[in-house]
Amino acid sequence: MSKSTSETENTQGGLTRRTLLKTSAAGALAAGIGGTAVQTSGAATDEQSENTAYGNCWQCHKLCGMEVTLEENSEGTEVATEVHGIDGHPRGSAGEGTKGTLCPKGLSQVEKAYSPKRIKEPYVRKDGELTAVSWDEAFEYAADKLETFKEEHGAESLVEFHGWGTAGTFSTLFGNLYGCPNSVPHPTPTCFGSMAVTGTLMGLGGGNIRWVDYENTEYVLVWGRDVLETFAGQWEAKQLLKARERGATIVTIDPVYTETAKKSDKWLPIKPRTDGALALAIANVIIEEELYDAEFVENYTHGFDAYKEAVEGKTPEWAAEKTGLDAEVIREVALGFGRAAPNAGITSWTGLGQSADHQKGAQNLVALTGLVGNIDRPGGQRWFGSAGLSNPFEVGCEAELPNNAEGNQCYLTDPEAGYASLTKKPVQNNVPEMVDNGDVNGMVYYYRNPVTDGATQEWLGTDETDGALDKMDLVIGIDAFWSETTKKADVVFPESSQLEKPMLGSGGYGAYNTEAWVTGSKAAIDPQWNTKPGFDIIQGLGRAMGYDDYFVWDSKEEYINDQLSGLDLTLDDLEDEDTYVLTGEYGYEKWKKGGFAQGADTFWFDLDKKLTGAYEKLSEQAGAEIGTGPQWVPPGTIGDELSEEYPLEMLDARTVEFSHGGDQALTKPLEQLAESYDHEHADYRGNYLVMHTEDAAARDIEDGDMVTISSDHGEAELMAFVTEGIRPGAVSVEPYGFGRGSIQPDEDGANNMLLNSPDQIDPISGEIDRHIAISVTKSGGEN
Ligand SMILES: Nc1nc2c(c(=O)[nH]1)N[C@H]1C(S)=C(S)[C@@H](COP(=O)(O)OP(=O)(O)OC[C@H]3O[C@@H](n4cnc5c(=O)[nH]c(N)nc54)[C@H](O)[C@@H]3O)O[C@H]1N2
Ligand SMILES: Nc1nc2c(c(=O)[nH]1)N[C@H]1C(S)=C(S)[C@@H](COP(=O)(O)OP(=O)(O)OC[C@H]3O[C@@H](n4cnc5c(=O)[nH]c(N)nc54)[C@H](O)[C@@H]3O)O[C@H]1N2
Ligand code: SF4
Ligand SMILES: [Mo]
Repeated sequence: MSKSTSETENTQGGLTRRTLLKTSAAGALAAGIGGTAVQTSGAATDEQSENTAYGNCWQCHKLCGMEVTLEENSEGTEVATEVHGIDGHPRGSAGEGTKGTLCPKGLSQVEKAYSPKRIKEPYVRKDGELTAVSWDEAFEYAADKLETFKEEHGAESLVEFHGWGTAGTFSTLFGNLYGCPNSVPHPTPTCFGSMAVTGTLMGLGGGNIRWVDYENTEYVLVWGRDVLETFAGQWEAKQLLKARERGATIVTIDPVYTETAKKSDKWLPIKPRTDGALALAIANVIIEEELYDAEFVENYTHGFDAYKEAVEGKTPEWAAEKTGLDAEVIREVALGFGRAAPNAGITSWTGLGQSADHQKGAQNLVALTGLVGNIDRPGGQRWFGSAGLSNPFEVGCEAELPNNAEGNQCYLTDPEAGYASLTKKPVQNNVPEMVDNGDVNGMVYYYRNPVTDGATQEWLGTDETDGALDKMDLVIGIDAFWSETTKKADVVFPESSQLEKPMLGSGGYGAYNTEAWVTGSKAAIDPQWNTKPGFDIIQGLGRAMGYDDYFVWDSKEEYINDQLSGLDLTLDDLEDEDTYVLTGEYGYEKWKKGGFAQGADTFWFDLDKKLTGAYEKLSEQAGAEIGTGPQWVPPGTIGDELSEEYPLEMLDARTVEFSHGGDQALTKPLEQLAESYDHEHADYRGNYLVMHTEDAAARDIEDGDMVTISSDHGEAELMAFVTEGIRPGAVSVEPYGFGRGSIQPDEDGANNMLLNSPDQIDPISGEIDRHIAISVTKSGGEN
C-alpha cells in the first residue's frame, strides 16, 4: 500500500484503554500524561486507478471522503475490498497537503456493504407476519396504509423520526406533502438539546460552542466532550493535537479520563453536573482580574449586570466544594483561559447537552464566550460558513412545494414555545404517552432508532404489557438492520449502504477553517441484494402516494446535480476533484454583518425577554427559583437526585468503534471494542460499565464481572471495566445502547436507556436526561 500505512499499524501503539489507565497514578492523570489516541487510517493513493472508485462515509454522517479499492470476484462482479481516506479532504484530513484518514467505523464500511445481517428485501406485514415482497408491492402497501391512516386518524397523528442520509427529502415527503407536523429531527432534542437551545437563545448559535479555531488558538477547554474518540480521524482531532504540539494549552474537563484527557495538559475530573459552578468561578476570576473584553461586553451584549450578580462570591474556593476540584487548579485555568482570550476557545457537546440540570450549566458556560469576546474571532469560537446547496425541489420541480403541515410547527423552531411539555409537541420521551392518550397513532422513521434513545421501556413494553411500538396502528421504517424497532414495523424498506449509493454533503466545520466546501461521490458498487438507496425509496414511496409532481428525478445523481446547480458544479466535477471542492472564503466576526444567532444584535447573558413563561413553569416544577440569567443550579434540582438506594451517577459515552447503535451488528468493531477494554478473550461482546476501583471494591466487583445496573425505572446487565480513570461516584456506560431495543436485541450488553423514565427530560429543550441515579450489583461470576 502507499505512503502512510504506518499510521494504520500504529493505531493503538499496543496500548489499550486498560493498560493506559492501570499504569497511571491519579496525580499523573490529573497532570495529563500523554496517551495514544485511537486514530486509524488508511491512506489514499495519489492517483485513482481503474480499479478504484470514490465514496463518502455517512456512518456518523461526517462525510469523510473515501477511495474504494475494487476487485473482480470469480463471478466477474466488482466488489469493494478496501477503503482509504482522501488527502486534503475537508473532513478526513487537516487541510491541504495533509493525509486523509478514516476512523474504524469508516474502515468497516466494506464489512457493512456485504454484511449478511443486513435487511435484504422489502417486507410488509401479512397476517401478522413480516413477509418479503417486491418493491412495487411494498410501495403500494405502504401508500394504501398511509392513506387509510390519514382518513382514520389524520396526518397530525403520525410522528416522523429521521436521522442521517437523505433525511431532508424524507421530511419533505411526510411534512410538506403528507402534512405530518410532528417531525422529530435527529439533532437537537436527542443529541445536545440543553446546550443547543441555550446557545441559540443566547446568540452564540446552538452548535458554535463546539468549534474552536484550532489553527490560531492558544488555550482550549475541552468541556464534556471527547474529541479524540468521537472525531477520531477527522480534521478536528488532528487540529487539536497540532495545536498542542504548537504549544497551545489543552484542558479537559470530564469525570472520565478520556482519550482527549490523556492527550491534554490537564485533566479536571469534575463531579458530574457541577460544570455550572466551575463556569461561574472561572468568570469570577476573569472579572476580578479584569481579564474580560470590556469593549465587547459594552457594545455587543445584553444583561451583563445580571451575570455579574450571579458570579459574585462564586470564587474558586466556592466552586471547589461543589465540583470536587482543587481551587488552585480552577484559578490557574481561569487565569490561563482569561489571559489567552480572545485566542482561547471552548469545545463542549453532549457532556453538558444531555441533562436537565445542565440547562443552566450550559448557560453559565456559554456566558464565558460573551465575557471574553472570543466569538468568531481568531483562536476563539469558530462560526463556519457553508457552501449553500440549492433546494432540489425548487430547481427540479415545476410545481411549487406546498407546506401541508403548516400551522403546527415543531417546537424547536419557535423558542417562545420551547417548553416541550407545555406545547405537547413530540420529543422522544413523550411519544409513548402521546400514543397512550391517542394523540399519536403511527410512526415513520428513517436512519434512526428512537427506541434506543430514551424511555426505552415505554417504547418496548415488557413481557406482560405492550409498549408504544405495539400500540401504534402503523409503523414504517427505512433501515439497514433488524433492530427491535424494525422487527415490530408493518413495512420495512431496506436501504443500501454507503458504498452502494451516490452521496452529497457540504460544510460546515471542516479542515478549511475559512473556506466553505462540498463533497460528493457516485456509487462505488451496485446495491446489494434487493436493497435501494434511501433517495430511491423515498421517491418510490412518494410516487406511490400520488406525489409524482414533486418526485421528478430519473436518478439520485440527477437530484444531486440539482442540489449543486447554484454552485455551478456537477457530481462529475466532484469525482474529477477527488470528491471535494472548496467553494468560497469567509472571514471572522460575521456577527458584525449578520448579527448573532436568530438575527439578534447582541449576545444575551440574561434571557430575560425570552422564554420567561417557561422559566416560571420550570421553577414551579423544580420547587426552586430558576431565573432567566446565569445561575448555579445544583444537581438534582431538575434531574435525578442520588440517594442511599441509588448512590451512583450513571453517565454514558461513545467509543470510536461505533456510531451510536448503527454498526453494532458488524464483527470487526465488536472485536475492536473487546480488545480495547482488554476483554478479547472473554466470550462477551457487549458494552462496558466503567467504574472506579473504590466503587467496585465496595461492591465486591472485579474487572470482567457481569453487573446489574438498576434505577427506580428499570435494569440491565453488562460487563464491568474497573479502572482509576473515572471519578469515584460516577459510572459510565461505554458505549451506550447495546442489547434490548438495539439492532442486536438478543446479543450481549446493556441498553442503559431501559433505566430512563419518560419524565427524565430537560423541560426547556426536551432533551433526554442521561445522568441517572443508579445502583450497581454483581450479577454473575467471572466471564
Ligand atoms: N443513552 C444514550 N442515548 C443516546 C445518546 C447518548 O449519548 N446516550 N446520544 C444521542 C445522540 S447525540 C444522537 S445524535 C442519537 C442518534 O440516534 P439515532 O439517530 O437513532 O442513531 P443511530 O443509532 O446511528 O441510527 C439508528 C439506526 O440507523 C440504522 N442504520 C444503520 N445503517 C443504516 C443505513 O445505512 N441506512 C438506514 N436507513 N439505516 C441505517 C440502524 O439500524 C440503527 O437502528 O442518539 C442519542 N441517543
Ligand atoms: N465514535 C463515535 N463518534 C461520534 C458519534 C458516535 O456515536 N460514535 N456520534 C456523533 C454525535 S451524533 C455526537 S452528538 C458527538 C458527541 O460527541 P461527544 O460530546 O464528544 O460525545 P461523548 O463521547 O459522549 O462525550 C461526552 C463526554 O462528556 C462526559 N460527561 C458526562 N457527564 C458530564 C458532566 O456532567 N460534566 C462534564 N464536564 N462531562 C461530562 C463524558 O464522560 C464524555 O466523555 O459525537 C459524534 N461522533
Ligand atoms: S464514521 Fe468515521 S470515516 Fe465515517 S464519516 Fe464518521 S468519522 Fe468519517
Ligand atoms: Mo448527536
